[in-house]
Amino acid sequence: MQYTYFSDEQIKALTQTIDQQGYAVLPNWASPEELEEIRGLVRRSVAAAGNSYVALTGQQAVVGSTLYDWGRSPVMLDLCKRVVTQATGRAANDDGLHQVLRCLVGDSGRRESMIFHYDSYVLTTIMPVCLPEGAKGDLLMLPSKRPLRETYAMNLLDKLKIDNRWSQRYLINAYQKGNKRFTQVAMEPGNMYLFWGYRSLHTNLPADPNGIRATAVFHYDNLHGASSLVGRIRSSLGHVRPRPRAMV
Ligand SMILES: O=C(O)CCC(=O)C(=O)O
Ligand SMILES: [Fe+2]
Repeated sequence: MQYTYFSDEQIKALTQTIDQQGYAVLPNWASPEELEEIRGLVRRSVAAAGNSYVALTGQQAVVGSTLYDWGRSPVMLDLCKRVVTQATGRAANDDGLHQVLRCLVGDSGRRESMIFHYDSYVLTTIMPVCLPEGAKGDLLMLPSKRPLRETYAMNLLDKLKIDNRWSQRYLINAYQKGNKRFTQVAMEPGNMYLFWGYRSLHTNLPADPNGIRATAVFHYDNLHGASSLVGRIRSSLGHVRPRPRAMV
């Protein structure tokens, strides 16, 4: 990671940029060597999965990789925490980062694309590791579409409104007709992109199935993590509807 602790001015500027533009970028987050190392992990994981979609979830799944270090890095945690506090005016849930290395390839990768969702976490950061030659699977979002909800039940209602065929179709049509409210981000490998994952309705466009589209995703501040409803609903719904990820 080619960054160290951020100044208060930098944190303010980043937060403002996310608010105004929908996202902010930290260029060259990874060094070329780090990027190459993570690409090796991606290639091995995709091969082990029989050349199909695979997601390495959690710290333990990336032990020994630079991604493991980032997931516990004080610089990264400090960044996320201060950006969240700057935006919300309250302390973040200090649970650490929830990380996923998402590798899209082939038809199974396409099936994981164009699924609009809200994350459960206030802040989402994404660093593309590698992108295919053809369609890159740009990040697509309706930034800050909803506020931070007071209760888990309200959050669940938002999600139920989106997680159905009709709404997904409607959003895809709106995008395809050129609706101006969408923000499309052509990401570059090695840069880190920050946005309000909880508030923004988002997904990635389909990527060229002949190549690998891998993104290192870090979520921070699980807003309703402590809600007792969460556990109950997760256990009753979770296994029935595994997608979109990070849904409940
Ligand atoms: O891979 C991406 O670009 C988006 C991933 C995402 O939205 C998520 O993991 O919650
Ligand atoms: Fe997401």
